Amino acid sequence: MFTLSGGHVFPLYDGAVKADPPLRLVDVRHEQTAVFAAEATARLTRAPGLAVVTAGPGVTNSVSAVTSAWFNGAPVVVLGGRAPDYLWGQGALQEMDHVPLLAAVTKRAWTEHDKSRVAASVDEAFRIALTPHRGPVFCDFPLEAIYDQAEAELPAGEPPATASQARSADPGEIAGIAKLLTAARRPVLVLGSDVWLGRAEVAARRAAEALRLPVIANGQARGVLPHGHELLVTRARSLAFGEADLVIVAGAPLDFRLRYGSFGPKDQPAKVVHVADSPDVLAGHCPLAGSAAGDLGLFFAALVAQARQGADPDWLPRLQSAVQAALAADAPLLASDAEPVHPVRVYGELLKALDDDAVVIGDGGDFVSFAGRHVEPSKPGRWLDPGPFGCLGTGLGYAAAARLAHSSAQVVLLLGDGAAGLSLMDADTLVRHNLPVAIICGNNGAWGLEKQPMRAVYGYDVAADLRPGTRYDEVVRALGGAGELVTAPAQIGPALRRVRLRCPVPGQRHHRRRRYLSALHHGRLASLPAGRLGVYLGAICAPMYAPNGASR
Ligand SMILES: Cc1ncc(C[n+]2csc(CCOP(=O)(O)OP(=O)(O)O)c2C)c(N)n1
Ligand SMILES: [Mg+2]
Repeated sequence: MFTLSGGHVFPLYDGAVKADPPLRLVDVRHEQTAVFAAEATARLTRAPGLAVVTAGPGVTNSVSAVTSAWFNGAPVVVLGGRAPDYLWGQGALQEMDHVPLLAAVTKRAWTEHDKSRVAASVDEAFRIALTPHRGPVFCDFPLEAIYDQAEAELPAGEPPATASQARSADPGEIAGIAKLLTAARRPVLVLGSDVWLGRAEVAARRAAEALRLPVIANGQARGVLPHGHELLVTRARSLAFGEADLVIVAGAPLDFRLRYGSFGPKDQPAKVVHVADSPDVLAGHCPLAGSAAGDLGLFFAALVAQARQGADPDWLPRLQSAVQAALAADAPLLASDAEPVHPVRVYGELLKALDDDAVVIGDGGDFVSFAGRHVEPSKPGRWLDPGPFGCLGTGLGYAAAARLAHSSAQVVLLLGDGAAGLSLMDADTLVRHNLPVAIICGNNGAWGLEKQPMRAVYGYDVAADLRPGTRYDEVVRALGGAGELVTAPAQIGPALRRVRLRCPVPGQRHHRRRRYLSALHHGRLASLPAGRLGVYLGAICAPMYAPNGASR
């Protein structure tokens, strides 16, 4: 449970700490961090995330993060406090009806007024959140409904959307798509986050390999084909999208990231197929040559059984050459000695230090765009960007959740200096809860991704500068973490080694590691000798690179 305290929700805390086993409670410094952490929990573990927020401002502070979960199809349950019914209309503290506000960005939002139905409502919230197409659900409880007591039957805990309940897409539609694929000369398969969230990553990889399909991976599907896989052509997306004659998009919306569903040469547009986990998220804004809605794993299995490989023999090799050319073109920047530090050099150093199961999180503008290009994950579900809502401020919440979800993996947060301002206070949460993560802040003293476009349009910019050289590392140190400033390229590698990207756990003797993990799990780490265990908290190094586009 991610939360920030308020009297309206004390009974939920009381329930959490007295439960057997207790529910771990992580209290944060801003409600958006609580909900971002719940969202990241859902996106990383595919189990639902839970945030509890107090009435009024607790709920309103959570709205951007709930919206982010809405855009990302992340199964998140947000439980809210609410002013009491018996005083409603008389102006009780924080009295407001949250439901209309949340209704637009949740699968369902409602108030449970009946104390004997609170348990069933919570259960229902999780069920709705987890049913494809997944998303956030909000339920609030008037004060007296949760402070009072009631006897209630707990509903049988049948988790929704288990494999046996998976609903296959219409067989006729799948057969039609298989025909299109067999006839295609230049096919491309695009995999999106729902491939991961729908546990279809193995089936998707099998289908790509069996049919020799060039793959472009988006969001959390990045890593379904590991970094370096011969069919992974994400780095050749312009060529792939520009010349394809068939694009099959599975588990992602046909939004701005995918050219709104318009591919292929202008005079000969590609046929487009959209495959989604639910009919209500199938694209309606562009012509589709085929579509299918249902379990994505079953879809890929059926596709392999029915389609044949018919592509031009030179299609894949051309894309592979374009990938190789892009990678070769990266090399100089990855090793750049430019001062101020070029952001790509940071990734050059980081790539040498990352394990295959590292969780990499991006929160920022240009600094993170570079990361998206250069950090290609080896496993699915290990890359977290904000997704199509593009909300800055996800960073610290996502990082806290990643450390909890993957207790022995590297967790690296890539943070713009602008983005840092929206959540860095939650470094305090990492410290208090002993959640060691590495934060790399790309400090260019600017809202870089906005500064350059404003200049391009108007010839000048306003509201785009931050104070140059602000010591975000000292902010983290003041909050009890560790931090250092890096200003020269040669300092980056050694700084990353000092940060000990590798979580300290694997290096420990076995029994100590077990004790550490169990303590981490039960939130008792503070009682262990952190120094001896080598816990490194919230480390930050701040490479400098130039504003005004000099870093590009
Ligand atoms: C909550 C929110 N506010 C504003 C924006 C618009 N925005 C997108 S990128 C960006 C600049 C980010 O700056 P920084 O984190 O320093 O990264 P840089 O581009 O400088 O590398 C802004 C302001 C946004 N996406 N989200
Ligand atoms: Mg910046």
